[in-house]
Amino acid sequence: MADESKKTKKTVGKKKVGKEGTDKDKTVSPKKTICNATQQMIEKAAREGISTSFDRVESMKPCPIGAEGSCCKNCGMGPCRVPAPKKKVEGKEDTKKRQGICGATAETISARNFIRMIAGGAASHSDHGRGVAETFLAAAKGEAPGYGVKDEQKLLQIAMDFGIEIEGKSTKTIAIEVGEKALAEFGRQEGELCFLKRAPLKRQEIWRKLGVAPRGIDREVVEIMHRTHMGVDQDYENLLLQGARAALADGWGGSMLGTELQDIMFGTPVPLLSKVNLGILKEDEVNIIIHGHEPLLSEMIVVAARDPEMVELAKSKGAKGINLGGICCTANEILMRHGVPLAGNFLQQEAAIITGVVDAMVVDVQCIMQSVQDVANCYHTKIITTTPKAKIPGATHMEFDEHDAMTGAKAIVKAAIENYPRRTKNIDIPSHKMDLVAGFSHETINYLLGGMFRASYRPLNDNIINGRIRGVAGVVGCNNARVTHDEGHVAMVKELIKNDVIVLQTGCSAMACAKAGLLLPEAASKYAGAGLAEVCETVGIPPVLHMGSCVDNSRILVAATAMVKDGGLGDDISDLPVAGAAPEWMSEKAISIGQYFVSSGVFTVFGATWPTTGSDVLTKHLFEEMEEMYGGKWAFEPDPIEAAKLMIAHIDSKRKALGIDKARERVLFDMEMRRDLESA
Ligand code: BF8
Ligand code: SF4
Repeated sequence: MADESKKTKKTVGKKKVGKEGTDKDKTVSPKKTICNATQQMIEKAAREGISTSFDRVESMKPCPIGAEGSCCKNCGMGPCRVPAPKKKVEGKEDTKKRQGICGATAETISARNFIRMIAGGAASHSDHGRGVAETFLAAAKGEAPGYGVKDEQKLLQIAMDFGIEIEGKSTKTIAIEVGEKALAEFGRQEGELCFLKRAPLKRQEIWRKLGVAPRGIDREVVEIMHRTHMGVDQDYENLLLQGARAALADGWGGSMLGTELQDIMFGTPVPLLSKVNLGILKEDEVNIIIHGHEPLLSEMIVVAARDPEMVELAKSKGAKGINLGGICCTANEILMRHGVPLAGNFLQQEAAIITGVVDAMVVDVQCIMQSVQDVANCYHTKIITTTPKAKIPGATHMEFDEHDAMTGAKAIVKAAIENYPRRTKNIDIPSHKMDLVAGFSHETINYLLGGMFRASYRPLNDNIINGRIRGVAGVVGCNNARVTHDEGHVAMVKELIKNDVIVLQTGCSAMACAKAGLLLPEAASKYAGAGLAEVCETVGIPPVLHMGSCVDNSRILVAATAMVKDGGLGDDISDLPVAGAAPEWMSEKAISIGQYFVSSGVFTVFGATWPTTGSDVLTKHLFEEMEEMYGGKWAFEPDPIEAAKLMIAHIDSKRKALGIDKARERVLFDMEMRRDLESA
């Protein structure tokens, strides 16, 4: 790897090198990425003078007051800055009262900022879910040709969860009723969201007792914006309760609806083999990158790209065919259901264009850097925006209408094909790519572990109880340009599986680990502890299970609930030996996800940065007091190995509370004995 420190100065995470007193002023940047394909493109960009997020992070120092959550700009008297007190001022404790002009304290300001992040995240997931519900209803009514019901069993299941009478009704009628009921959850004004009843009873009681059971999805987001307006809620604990309510409306509402309705329309994922990394791009084919989050369009592009008429058109332009690849969560959606390869995760979006072979990058919503257009300007790549909610200056806007989906999808594919002959000679496709197995929905895990005739979580629970599997971890979330790309995900997940913790993954985190070869069955013997490896080899699954996109974190909630219901591991999610993490988070959606995991009883540790360090009072509430309320709490640990250790310690404490800690010691003892016998 080239020494990037010669080109740029890193502003965060500088490391001193050399012996003390010799060259201690010399600093090197930590690596930008552990992904060789991305590194190759960073170097190509540097040669060609193209700016990427990896460069901009060097010069864009984070505002220290904003980074710690101590800046309020919620009214025109501000922005007011209330930075954390310096330890000592002229030898004395800094006791100066920290207040905004209106009197808002540091904890109030920090809590408002924190829950506004939740509002942003919950709104994003849920507006995606609403779009799915609208299309679902239109399809059920026969107004959106191209979409239909692929998983009838799930349709019936959801109808029953909604309390819809299904006896004697046609699939069409049931689908219409499910669509109407789902859509109504967004604008619901009172009562409770339907899916809350899927949670363990004890969990539901906790939510009701604390007053955080969400009434309606939109309502909870709007109430955050109201309460954080100047001069409304000034009590950090009360503000965080509303944060929890909106986050739960995301996890058990908008996101869960999005996942379930997508499964009904496009099929519930089953395990399949695919590939990941920029090496999936092809020099002699039309490359279309689908980037963003909503599968409504990408599902249709998958169909359009396979249309013989489109393939012929591509051939007439000199290409051998049409190659699709995904970036960000759209990638995960079409990987899970169609095996379409992953081009890369969040921090690879610019790198993909730098290869010079992306003929069109089709984007919808969320996590799309505005700079993709700047990078595309240096090549022939066409950036195509597709939704009225997200436009980019300079990009081509081809609005997608779900009511006439195939026409729109074909027009987009055609635009990509027509752009193929405009490629320049400036091409360099990294060779790096890796196989992976994906498609682990809650239903598949149930089936794989329990078998076709007794699908259940029993074998998982039994293996946790007998100690072969120590516990379960959800490792999810983004890349963050402020930390080495992919490093946190891979290091954390390796540490967890080494210690017999099975890992469930979604989002960009799953892609990072896929690139490192962890999403393959053979990763079990290579990286997992003896107990976990034995279980994985018996069942034939990888030790790291890819469960989908970020809205699919709701699958993890459903899986955790199924574990509780199967028995033997307590009567609430907070009793389970499980933990969650987002080692490289950056998005507001990650904060919403983290909060709905915490409020569902899960210990959740974040890396990279923590947005409330300016208020010790608020941070203590999140990191300690929330445990008494929810049985789950937040933690911050930027070192991924240390963070994994915190998760393992938490898992062990839950095993102890369940009285199953001794069983694991026996298993380890047995394995030791077996090894001794084998080597004797
Ligand atoms: O919803 S993990 S960077 S792509 S926010 Fe974005 Fe984060 Fe990736 Fe998916 Ni999720
Ligand atoms: Fe300052 Fe209060 Fe206005 Fe915030 S709401 S900017 S703290 S005056």
